[in-house]
Amino acid sequence: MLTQKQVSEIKEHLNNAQNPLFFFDNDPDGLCSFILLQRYIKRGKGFPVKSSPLDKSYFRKINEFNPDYIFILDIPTVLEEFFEEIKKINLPVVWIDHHNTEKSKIPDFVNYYNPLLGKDFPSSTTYLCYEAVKKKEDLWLAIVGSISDNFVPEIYTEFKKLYPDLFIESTNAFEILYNSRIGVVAHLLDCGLKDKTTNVVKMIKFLMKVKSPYEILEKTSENLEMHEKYQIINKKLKKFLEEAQEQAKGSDKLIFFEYGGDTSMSAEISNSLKYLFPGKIIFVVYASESNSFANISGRGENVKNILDKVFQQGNFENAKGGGHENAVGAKIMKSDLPKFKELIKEIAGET
Ligand SMILES: [Mn+2]
Repeated sequence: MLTQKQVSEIKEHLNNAQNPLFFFDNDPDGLCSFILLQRYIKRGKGFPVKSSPLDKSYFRKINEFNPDYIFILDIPTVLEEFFEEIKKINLPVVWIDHHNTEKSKIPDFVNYYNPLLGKDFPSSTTYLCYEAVKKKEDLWLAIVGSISDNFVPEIYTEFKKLYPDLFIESTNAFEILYNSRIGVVAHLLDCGLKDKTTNVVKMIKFLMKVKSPYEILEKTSENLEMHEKYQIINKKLKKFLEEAQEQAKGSDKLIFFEYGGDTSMSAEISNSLKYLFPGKIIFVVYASESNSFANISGRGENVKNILDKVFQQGNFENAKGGGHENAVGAKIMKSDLPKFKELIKEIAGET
């Protein structure tokens, strides 16, 4: 999906970068994008961006590490204030992404790579990064990041030859994600990202040198925390899914599921629900006592349209949201949840 020219440009940026800093989206697609590029040049530091958009607050990482290059991976929105700061110190920026972003929001000085600009079809940032570096021994990482983002790249057939025991025959990314051993690798990374910072750092270091997916699947002292987090989250996920499935029985088109607790796992719940109920519109809402905001994850046909309409009609204060046509994320104030729910029901045609 990248042109030959784009591939050589990205490679050149990577080779020029002596001490790059990578900001990546806090999910397996973002993480695998970073790991692929880092393993190619064997240098650089990476930070997951937990609260999108990328804003000025992340600038302290730049002050801390004094990089000579900034890479932004799998992040759809970067605030102008962030670029203003970068401009002041004249740092080169490379931004690789697959979201359908407004081109006018990308400053001229940014090296922007996104074959999907103006289009929206399945893809992943991981796959773009793999296309750029094409290290065959890391092909499995390209699969992990891609299936996590609901995308099966064409190299999946090559993956079959290399790792037949991790493979299942399917063209459906979520079917692979939920039924294969490479899917387990994806879940392990996903859960690992939800751990506390010291453990996330440990996992990233582990991934920088791991030799195969088997070293991830096998529980060792090097990846113990990741496996433990996986157990904990899986247990919760199972419980939430049972509750959501119960609820789904009573609704025609829409599943609106709310949950709380100390771990946000809306994307995981909504992806699972989408897999279980492919025809339905799914909204999963996470609201915890400690936060005045609720995190929302939406899945289903044209769900972005629904969210846009809800935002238009609801006119919520401090609300943010966006994503792909069939998968969105949003954040609204908790106090707006009843109104949000009502509008969703109305617009999704449930009432
Ligand atoms: Mn992505």
